[in-house]
Amino acid sequence: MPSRRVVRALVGLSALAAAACGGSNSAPQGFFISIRNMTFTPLSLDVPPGATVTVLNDDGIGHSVTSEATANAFTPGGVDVVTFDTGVFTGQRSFTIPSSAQEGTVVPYYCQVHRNTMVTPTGTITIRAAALPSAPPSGGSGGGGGMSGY
Ligand SMILES: [Cu+2]
Repeated sequence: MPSRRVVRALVGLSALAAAACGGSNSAPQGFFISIRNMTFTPLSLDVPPGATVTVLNDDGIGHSVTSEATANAFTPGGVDVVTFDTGVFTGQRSFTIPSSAQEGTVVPYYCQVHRNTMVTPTGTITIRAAALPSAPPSGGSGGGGGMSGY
């Protein structure tokens, strides 16, 4: 009797391990902006209220994603309750959209370092409750799963 119980427990564990392995193969889903070659991608991103937006700076120089009240203002600001600023960084930063953000709000953003010398001086985030997370936009270096956070 005791030995049967042990066998059952082991079978259960290996099933769990298999499930975990399968999950880590798919790219992490979320709301992403990438910066590469002085270019924001995507230029327009839909996110639901309360979403966390992750910015991936693939350039070797510092950039920021900073909200502004109007496109090409190049001054920190926001639209309604939505303001954000990663600060100047390389690598990865994230910020959170307020859960009280209103449907349809369009918030422009820019880079505080390069302003109108970015290839894309202004990107926008639009609040859409129905927006779905997706994988990061940049094709990347093919490393795979390095940032899953485990
Ligand atoms: Cu920049």
